[in-house]
Amino acid sequence: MKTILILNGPNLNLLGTREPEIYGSTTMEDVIADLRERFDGIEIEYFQSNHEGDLIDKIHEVGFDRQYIGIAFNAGAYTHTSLAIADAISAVKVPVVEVHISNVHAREAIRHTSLISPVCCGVIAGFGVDSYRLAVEAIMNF
Ligand code: CA2
Repeated sequence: MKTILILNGPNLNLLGTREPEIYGSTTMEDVIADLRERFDGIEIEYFQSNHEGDLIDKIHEVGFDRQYIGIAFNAGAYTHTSLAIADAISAVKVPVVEVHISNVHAREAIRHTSLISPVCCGVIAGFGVDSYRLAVEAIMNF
């Protein structure tokens, strides 16, 4: 079955349990369950890591596999710092959509810069956890 990978970076394992005023109170388990229910013709795979190298390994692992039609990637704070992750995205064939829960452009200046935007096919930010659904819709319409 065709597969979309939902890939989350550092601290996103805390979603729904801390800082609800910024990130809401829905957990990632809820988000994935909702996506699997909505999109039942497609496999929704989920991977989260707090480690830059593990995220890069996962991008390499799925990035040349024709079973995957896209990656919805919330790189967390690595968005603003990681040239290594940008290089990994740029090296693979599978399209990557950059995802953010918050509107990074309405926050601190350091969050206005993304090192991965230039190598992603699009960016979805500011719609709360619904940003993940919007990214999946975008991937399915490629
Ligand atoms: O808005 C987003 O999705 C971010 O990617 C989230 C990152 C932040 O560094 C980016 O600038 C924007 C932070 C993820 C931290 O996630 C938490 C979730 C709940 C509680 C604490 C942290």
